Amino acid sequence: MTKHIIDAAQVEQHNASQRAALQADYDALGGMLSRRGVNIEALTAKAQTFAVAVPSWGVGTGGTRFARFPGKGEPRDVTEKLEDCAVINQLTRATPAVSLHFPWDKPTDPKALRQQADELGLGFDAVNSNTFQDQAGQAQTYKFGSLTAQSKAAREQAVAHNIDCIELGKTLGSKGLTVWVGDGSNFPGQHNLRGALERYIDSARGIYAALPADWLMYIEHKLFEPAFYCSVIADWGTSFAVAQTLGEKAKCLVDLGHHAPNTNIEMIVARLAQFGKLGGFHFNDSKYGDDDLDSGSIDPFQLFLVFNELADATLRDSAFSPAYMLDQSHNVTDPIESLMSSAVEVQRAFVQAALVDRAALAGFQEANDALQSAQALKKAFRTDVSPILAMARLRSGGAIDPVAAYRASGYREQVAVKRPPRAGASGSGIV
Ligand code: PSV
Ligand code: MN
Ligand code: MN
Repeated sequence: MTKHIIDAAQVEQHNASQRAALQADYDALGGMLSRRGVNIEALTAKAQTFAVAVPSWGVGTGGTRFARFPGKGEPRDVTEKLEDCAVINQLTRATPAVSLHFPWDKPTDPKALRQQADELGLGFDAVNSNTFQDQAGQAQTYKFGSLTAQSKAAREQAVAHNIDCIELGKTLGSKGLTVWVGDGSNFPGQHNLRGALERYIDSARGIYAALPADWLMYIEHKLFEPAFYCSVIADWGTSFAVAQTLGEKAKCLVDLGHHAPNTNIEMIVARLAQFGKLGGFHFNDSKYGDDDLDSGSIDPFQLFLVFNELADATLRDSAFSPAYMLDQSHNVTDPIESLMSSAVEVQRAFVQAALVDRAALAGFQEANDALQSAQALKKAFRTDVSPILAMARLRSGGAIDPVAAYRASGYREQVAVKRPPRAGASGSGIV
């Protein structure tokens, strides 16, 4: 039986106080949707199937390149991170898996970690490798790159680390490896642009060869940072070419924050899905760059448009199921609250996209009726599906209002006592 971190009676008490109001809102929305020919019960059941993985690194307070201000009761190790992730899933019922990052989360006893996750009702999503930082005692530096470094020894070390991640992931029950490298250059001429990508592909082949048959390798692109002139895997085109070159088990991972402002990300999603290379997402939001803000906090319409493409792709191929993960960094909020809010916002976009009247939309498109086509999308986007999301949570055993239930539980205050503040309030926290 799943061990609940927050007393189930407290969640029940919270739900009891909100149940009548929710039912009234749900009935009103159900009536409105039925006049549109939509069955609210089917949508609620669909919402209950939604899942997005939580990044282990998201439950700590992040930082900027200037400073990190530690939060109260931050998890000190991977076991405490799992406890926080379990709280997020207990209250939202939308985050049953955790995405680990090695070596940050390297467990001393992987089997024990898997058992802890089992007890908390959690599984492990893709594991992430880290060759964008040097670790203590490491033989080769990544200062001038990892998988693309000029130094053969550095490249080999980076490949070996990725293979270690696969081995650890196997013990944990993970089925994927996400590879993001910060490799690139800061000056024109610093790299031979083609040579760097050739070295990347050569290294990536070594990792790919170690993938178990039922694993996927997710290649994550990012326009810039830490490299400011060129990144080796800067865009979806490069990521796509690499994935094609490596083979069936290599797919592209789209982190929403890894594009230039105003990039049409939903079109990237449509393209990658069309050619069978859309592997998964890191959801977050941004205004300027890789801001790692909470999902849906800046441009919820873009998130909806991404899910509109995903809904279209699912209609064309029912087996289509990219991996959904959050990737955020929290500086001024409680990370648990932010991750719960983000999970709900991504789930909201998923449900709103299911509301699009696809037959009507196709008709407007065929008739070249641009205005009504846009309105068909807006109609779904403007529908406040909050009662559906709350009812889905309630029926799945979660909280009607996760943030309110979390605050009422006093969890943060309790862990603040158990987990004293970490030393050092400054220094670069950005990764
Ligand atoms: C890089 O900016 C990134 O988005 C990659 O997913 C990393 O693994 C992650 O952030 C965590 O720092
Ligand atoms: Mn990411
Ligand atoms: Mn990022």
